[in-house]
Amino acid sequence: MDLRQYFILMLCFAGVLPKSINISNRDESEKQPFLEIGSKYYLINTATTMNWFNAALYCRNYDMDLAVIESAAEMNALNSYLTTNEGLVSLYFWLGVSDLAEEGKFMSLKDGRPMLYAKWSGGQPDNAGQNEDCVHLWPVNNIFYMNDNNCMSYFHIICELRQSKKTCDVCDLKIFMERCMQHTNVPNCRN
Ligand SMILES: [Ca+2]
Ligand SMILES: [Ca+2]
Repeated sequence: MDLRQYFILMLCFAGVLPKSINISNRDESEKQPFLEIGSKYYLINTATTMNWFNAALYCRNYDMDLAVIESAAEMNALNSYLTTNEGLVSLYFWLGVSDLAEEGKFMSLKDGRPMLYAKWSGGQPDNAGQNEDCVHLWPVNNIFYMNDNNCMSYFHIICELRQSKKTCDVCDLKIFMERCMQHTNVPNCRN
């Protein structure tokens, strides 16, 4: 048995393996009901409403980002979910896009780049009252579109899981488990 095998064996016997699964510091978020919708994982909060700034902080608290819809495929998948699950189709949801920095230039909060995709509601964005800088989803005839609204309005929240970090975590865990599973005589690893 080489040093690496010995180390893995000791981890298994010491019961460290379950802790290693949570090494992403996402203990709290992992208890949340992530939803796999299309190509992303979302957290849809319908229990509370808050302004756009607090919505962004809410998502960060779970190591997530306020959702940014980046393609028609993502929009369609999310729209399909929101319109086919009871109680969601009448709600407004904040997205992680605003033109706070420069009027009319809508930027993604999660990466600081211009929004890649938009599905504006008719006549939007209109910056009504010269005071609408934050983007949200709202339903029009049971189809969700985007609208700019006052950032201090209270809406529900859609957070999305950070994809690169998720992939990394999965890879790290997969490699660890594969190595652990090579030791067929270690019950803690086999179960
Ligand atoms: Ca604006
Ligand atoms: Ca508007």
